[in-house]
Amino acid sequence: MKKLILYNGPNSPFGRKTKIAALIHDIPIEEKIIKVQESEFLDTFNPLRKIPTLVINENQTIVDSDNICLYFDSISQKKTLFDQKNYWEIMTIISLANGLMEAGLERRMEIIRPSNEQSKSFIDKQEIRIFRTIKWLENQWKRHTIDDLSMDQIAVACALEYTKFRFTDKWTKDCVILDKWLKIFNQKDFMKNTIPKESV
Ligand SMILES: N[C@@H](CCC(=O)N[C@@H](CS)C(=O)NCC(=O)O)C(=O)O
Repeated sequence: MKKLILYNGPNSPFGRKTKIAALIHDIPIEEKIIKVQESEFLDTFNPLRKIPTLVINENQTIVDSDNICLYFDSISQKKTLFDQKNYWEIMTIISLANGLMEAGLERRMEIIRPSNEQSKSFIDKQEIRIFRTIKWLENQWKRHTIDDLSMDQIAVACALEYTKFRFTDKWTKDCVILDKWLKIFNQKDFMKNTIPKESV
């Protein structure tokens, strides 16, 4: 059995995705919650110094949440979360969910800067991107009708929850399909067991 250490943050939506993938695949990981800005040690594993970062047997690193999820999928005996039949659709929706997370994160990083250093146009751009992406997902959301669990559903759920946590839930008013789907999806144990502590 390989020793898998997942360096993660307390609220990272990218990290949440990887934790959920590990839970669904029943892969034991040791999660280490770190303060990424202060974690110089991480640079030897991941020079970008970002979480999540997975370290295997203390000598191999997997960087980026999508690669970590794909790795768990590759070593699992359980059903894949990246079904070949819908592979490119799944990957595209995951990328949109990642973009949603990034926009939320960038917006947050900007609004916590001293007010004289903030760029209103940058914040506006991220907010417009967030609303536009959620509306796009709403308009073509088909995954909610599919019983099979896939990685894009998990990524979208993590991105929408992070949007609510760090920004707003205003979008739920005109994105009723996504809102209804998310409420049901949130009942799953892997969602309940990975709620970021600060958001409770
Ligand atoms: N593409 C990366 C993004 C990861 C990412 O942006 N992580 C953030 C936290 S949610 C981070 O580590 N930020 C640290 C920093 O920018 O200093 C992934 O999917 O894992």
